[in-house]
Amino acid sequence: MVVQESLADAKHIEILKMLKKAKGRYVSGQSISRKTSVSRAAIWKHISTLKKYGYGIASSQGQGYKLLHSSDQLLPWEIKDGLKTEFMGRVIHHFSVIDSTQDLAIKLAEENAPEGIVVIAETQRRGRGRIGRKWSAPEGGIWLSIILRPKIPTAESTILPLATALAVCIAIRSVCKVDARLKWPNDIIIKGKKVAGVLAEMSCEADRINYIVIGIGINANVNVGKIEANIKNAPGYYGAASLINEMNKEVDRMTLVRKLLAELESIYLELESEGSDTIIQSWKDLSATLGTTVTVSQNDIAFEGKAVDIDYDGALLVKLPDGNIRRVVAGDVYVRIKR
Ligand code: BT5
Repeated sequence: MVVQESLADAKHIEILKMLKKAKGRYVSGQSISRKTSVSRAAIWKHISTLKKYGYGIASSQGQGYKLLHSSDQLLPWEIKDGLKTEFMGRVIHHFSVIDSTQDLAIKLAEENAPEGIVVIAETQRRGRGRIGRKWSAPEGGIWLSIILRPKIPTAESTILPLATALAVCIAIRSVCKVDARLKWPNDIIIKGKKVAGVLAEMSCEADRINYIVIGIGINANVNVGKIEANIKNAPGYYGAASLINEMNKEVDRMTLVRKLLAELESIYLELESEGSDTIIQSWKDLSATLGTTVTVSQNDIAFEGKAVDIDYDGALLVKLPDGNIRRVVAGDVYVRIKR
């Protein structure tokens, strides 16, 4: 089911608010009707919509309606309730199933949608990674795309995927209390396995970025076996981790999404106003790549060296056995950390 924000939603959200406020007690049809200006006959329609969204609601002829449990879907009004951002995630489009959140976000960006809009889905049929790779996105994960219109020079856009991965990593560490680390360029890993990935797709002119759509995939409450079965032979696969397995309990996806949007907004605003220095330093502090021996595969060439630093634009600096430093720019590159 598609949940897009519209005026029609306003009524059932009002009804939901009343039910939540009653804290498990019945609310009469009469008082719902009085407060929301919905006719008593039409209330059931809104109640059945709420049930379709996953809320548990009991109805009793004499007493009215009561909320039994909330929905476990990442519904826009639930995310926004308690979201501490100015523009990131202020408009959210939610889908139970979609081909790829990237496709819709790009379409909206092409239609001049403002920055900060989020497209989120419970599952994706055709989730994608970089350079046409497949991204497995079963139920229980966090799969979202965000439209950004950064006011930075086009040449510096390469820092955005790293900045986003940093925000994801900080949010996971803070909400889940697990040792998430960054693997250059865009991966978030736990104990060497990938728990989240970032994809950036951009439209730009020589001196101006039109938009960047950032895709974020987090294996939150997903079964790692399911992911493995989907993609174990995919290029670049080095093992998947999930937060539920690492924490031995379900992660509160809503809290994690809110924290992620807040972190991303603050890092993004800092990037626009101060440049990339602090972001790169924070990235290095959480890096699992720096200081290790890496194998870099670029098209048909592969070489080995020590990952020594990150450049101002996010490029990886690799020290070769002959002592020379080679700059590796993200893109069609695969870096393997040697264990
Ligand atoms: C990425 O690409 O890591 C970017 C992932 C972005 C996914 C989000 S979900 C919301 C939005 N909508 C989309 O359609 N995409 C974005 P890359 O670095 O190219 O890594 C892709 C590789 O990761 C695959 O070839 C597999 O080896 C591996 N992989 C795929 N699904 C995975 C998963 N769920 N967990 C861990 N590894 C996975």
